[in-house]
Amino acid sequence: MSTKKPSARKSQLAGTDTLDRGNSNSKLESLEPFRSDATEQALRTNQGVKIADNQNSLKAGARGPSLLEDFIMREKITHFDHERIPERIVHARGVGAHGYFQSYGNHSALTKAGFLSDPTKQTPVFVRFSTVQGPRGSGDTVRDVRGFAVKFFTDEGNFDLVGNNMPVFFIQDAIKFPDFVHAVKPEPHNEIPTGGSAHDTFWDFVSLQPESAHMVIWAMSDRAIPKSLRSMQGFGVHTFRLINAEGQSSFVKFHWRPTVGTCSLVWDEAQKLAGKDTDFHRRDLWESIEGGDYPEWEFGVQIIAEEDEHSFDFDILDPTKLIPEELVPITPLGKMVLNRNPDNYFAETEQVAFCPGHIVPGIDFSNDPLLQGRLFSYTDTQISRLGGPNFHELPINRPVAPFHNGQRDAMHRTTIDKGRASYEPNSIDGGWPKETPAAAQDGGFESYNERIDAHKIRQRSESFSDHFSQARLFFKSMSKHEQEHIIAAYSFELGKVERLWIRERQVNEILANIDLELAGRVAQNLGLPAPKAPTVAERKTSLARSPALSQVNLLPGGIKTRKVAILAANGVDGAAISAFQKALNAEGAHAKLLGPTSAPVTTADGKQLPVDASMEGLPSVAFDAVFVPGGAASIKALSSDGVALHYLLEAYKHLKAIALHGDAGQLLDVLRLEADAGLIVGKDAQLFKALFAAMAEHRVWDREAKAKAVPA
Ligand code: HDD
Repeated sequence: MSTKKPSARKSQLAGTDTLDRGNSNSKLESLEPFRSDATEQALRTNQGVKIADNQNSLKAGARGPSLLEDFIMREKITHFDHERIPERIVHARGVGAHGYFQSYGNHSALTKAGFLSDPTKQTPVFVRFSTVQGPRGSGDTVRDVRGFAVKFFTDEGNFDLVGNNMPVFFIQDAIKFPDFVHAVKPEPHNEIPTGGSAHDTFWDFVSLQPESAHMVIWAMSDRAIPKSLRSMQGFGVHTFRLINAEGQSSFVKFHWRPTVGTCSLVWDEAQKLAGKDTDFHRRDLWESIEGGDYPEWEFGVQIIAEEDEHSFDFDILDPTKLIPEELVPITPLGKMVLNRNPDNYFAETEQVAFCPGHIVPGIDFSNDPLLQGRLFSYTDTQISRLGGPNFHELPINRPVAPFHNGQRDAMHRTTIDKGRASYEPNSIDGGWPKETPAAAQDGGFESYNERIDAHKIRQRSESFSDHFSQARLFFKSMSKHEQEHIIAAYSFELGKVERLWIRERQVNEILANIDLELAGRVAQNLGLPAPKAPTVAERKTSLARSPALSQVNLLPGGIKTRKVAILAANGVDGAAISAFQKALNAEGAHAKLLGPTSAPVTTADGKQLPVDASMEGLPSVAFDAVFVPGGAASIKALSSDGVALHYLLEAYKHLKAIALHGDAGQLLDVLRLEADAGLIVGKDAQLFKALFAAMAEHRVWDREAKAKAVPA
């Protein structure tokens, strides 16, 4: 281990140019004392004793019993026996990455938070994305909410923005969180289903808890099956406060918007991926960072002046409501770039501990009752998950800001505190460490001076009582295909619910109050009578549609970082492959060459081309589009290869762009498919251009109805 100071993390975590691109960030390791590099090091015990034999335990004779005195074996096995820690109670499956945040300018009129005031400064961040329901080993592509938790290592302390990829939540008050989680988790008697909400207890709870209606429709939408983690929007969900140096507060909603746009998988693809590549999302994130396609988000806020707190037709403290961007646009504040994969999953991604209560001067909470409860829950959970109250000392959680206080001892304390006085005030250690008045330069944290004059009471505010208007706004704001997907998702999930009365209650008492057409279509799919009227009177709201909610409006226009499969067999037109790869790379996208097996393919002019994988090894669900180069022999071989034909049918069914080059056009007849806006036959530059244009649309939505008949 190196002995240099941890402050090096500040510059190194953020830097893009000083890091090795490979798996060993050797420069980084030498600068951060907590990164251990075993290169050229002897194998030793935890006590530093060199080990001569790591193959055989100590025995009484070569065939005799093992001896208790074998401290080397006992230490090794004892440590192994305790390798697992409790997984997170929710958000157990996750993946993390390092990066930096950079402010676009000086936002000190809005907040005194230092990391938002200096555009030249890069603040290190660690981000962990997660699913909510499934255990640590569950699939990445299940229908679920995704966690989007960001730890900013600012000079003024750590700020954790612990959000999701959806802007609202299932419940309004934290006291309901254990109920909600128990309902959505696998059922207690058989621990089924893993990773999903299509079961009785979830729908029982949400159909009895109308405040969940808005979040549930988000969970039934395409947002719950994101294409990748790097294409997800992120939301702080709650209303927070930003406070400037004059003590002026503004309410804000935090937003992350990915520069690659926001898009989703299609349901059949998501289900297949859960089996074919359980790690689909984490692999994509890892490979993008390794390949230099650094995921990037714009950080922004919706700002609501203190005096406008009550000027909406919902309560801004209610976490089941979003503020439509059409009413309050997002003000961009900065960007976040993820540019480094962790060295060690456990030490970094598993041990990172987020808490919405970790804030810095210039940021403060609102009275959202869900947020208020969260402020307690996260630190509490880390105490059992990470084995005590010293989890802030773990390398991944340590602030870059120094921390000194009278807190002492406890399990796993690693700091060796010097001095005699672990109390304040003291006169023995010169009074140190001392308070910093809030008014001083770089002042101490001071809570917003909000006046509260109230009765102590257990009550839900009347202003939280409209549960359906924003669920309706969401449904109405979707494009036709997005609406169809929502109907299909409710139908699929409720179709798995065994108790008829739960299906009926969800349709009649929840969906009918969102939208009668939605309720009617789902009822039809479940064989239930269509509800004739809502049970709750519709409220008048200021907005009928919010285009910003539809993913159709969230595409960037290009195909940067997209992935294309090239299908080839012996006799393939090698020149077409090179020309395609060149054109694709110019767009910032990537291709992989796939053959019938992992063996190289021979081109029509006799060259050997190594392939990246076999078609079975990297199935169509792993790609955004498919390119089939010509070459008579190659096309003849692919035409009678069931795996290749299935590949194309499956890509077609998942509404992907497919380009058939030259001779490959014959495959249309073989597959009995008709060309369309994304199934294109042609040659060279013209074909590539058409393919890229179709890919930029993400899917060929017009094909969706027709593709239903395709058996893939
Ligand atoms: Fe939570 C983890 C997000 C409500 C209690 N939550 C957790 C994580 C995310 C969120 C992203 C994973 C962090 C990581 O990667 O380690 N949670 C949310 C959002 C919520 C929300 C956006 C509503 C707006 N959560 C919520 C409530 C409670 C909790 C109301 C409890 C009262 N959440 C937890 C937890 C977890 C957690 C049990 C499990 C592991 C952890 O905290 O560190 O304390």
